Amino acid sequence: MTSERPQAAPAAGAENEAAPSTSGCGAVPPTVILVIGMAGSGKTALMQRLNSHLHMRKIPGYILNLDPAVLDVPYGANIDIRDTVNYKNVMKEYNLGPNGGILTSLNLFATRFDQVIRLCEKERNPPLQFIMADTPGQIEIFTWSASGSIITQAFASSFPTMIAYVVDTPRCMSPQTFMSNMLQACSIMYKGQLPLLLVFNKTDVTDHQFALDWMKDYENFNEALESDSTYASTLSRSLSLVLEEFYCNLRTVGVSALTGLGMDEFLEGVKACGQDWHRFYKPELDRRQKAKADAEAQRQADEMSKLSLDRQAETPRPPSASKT
Ligand SMILES: Nc1nc2c(ncn2[C@@H]2O[C@H](COP(=O)(O)OP(=O)(O)OP(=O)(O)O)[C@@H](O)[C@H]2O)c(=O)[nH]1
Ligand SMILES: [Mg+2]
Repeated sequence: MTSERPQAAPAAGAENEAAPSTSGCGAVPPTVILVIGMAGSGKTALMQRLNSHLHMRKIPGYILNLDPAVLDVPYGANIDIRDTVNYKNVMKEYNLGPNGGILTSLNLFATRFDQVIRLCEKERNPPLQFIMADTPGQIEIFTWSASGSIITQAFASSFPTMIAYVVDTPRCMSPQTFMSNMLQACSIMYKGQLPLLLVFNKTDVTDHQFALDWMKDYENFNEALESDSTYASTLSRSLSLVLEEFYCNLRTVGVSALTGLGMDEFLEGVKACGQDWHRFYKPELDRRQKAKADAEAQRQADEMSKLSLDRQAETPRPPSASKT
């Protein structure tokens, strides 16, 4: 049984934006923030900062830790995967390496995710505004595994859900690293089919303006690549042109998990993504669910008609009147 840790009490009186209810947990459903990013980009530090920021602003939030391999969680997680699965035991029991251990732990946890959704949907006073989930640094384990899809879909079909893709800004000063990060963000957005907020973290070390300039103007990025004439830089130039469409629809924010810089802007970005979910993603989700339900209803109707044909064929005919 997936259990809930005692909730760090949020204070009353917080407001929530008006949006239609989808979860049955009160008038306005909370927005789910899936915090995803490369190893060491600052996901856990951001969760910690968000937690304290929400407390300071008296905004009720709910926190999940989905990283089974983390040693210390520096925030009070309401639900922690480590309470349900023991990563070290999983490695031993199934004779797995570290990544296999994380993947299998997530798979085991995903089988009980309906319980997590029920806990998130529980009515609270004041109602939750945000549900935040920290994910493992082995990014592909969450984004490309069946369990990652199950967890993402379970959230997305119950709540407005968005992805906060955390970028290590100082490391992105190299154009090649920047491009790798953008490609990763792009692939996660298409795989998750959810609104994505690009979160430039560690802006206390390096301001993210250079990255915004690169995204806004191809020539800027081209200049940064000028000194480099390798194959990788030529490819980066071409990719930058390809990604222009991705960039122009992308929401971005600069934050520092260390100093708390940009946290209000981050929450604004999350809310905007929540509205995008209602406007664009929910109708598509409803359409997919309806198509699935229609296909199932059609399958059942076909089965029933086949069954009744079989029965007709099997029913013995009444003896015909003998002609004498
Ligand atoms: N200067 C600075 N350092 C940061 C910031 N955010 C995180 N860090 C540091 O970056 C390192 C990694 O942070 P984590 O929060 O553990 O990163 P993570 O993405 O959760 O890492 P994994 O879970 O291992 O993938 C730590 O040393 C943090 O102190 C920030 O905003 N500014
Ligand atoms: Mg972490």
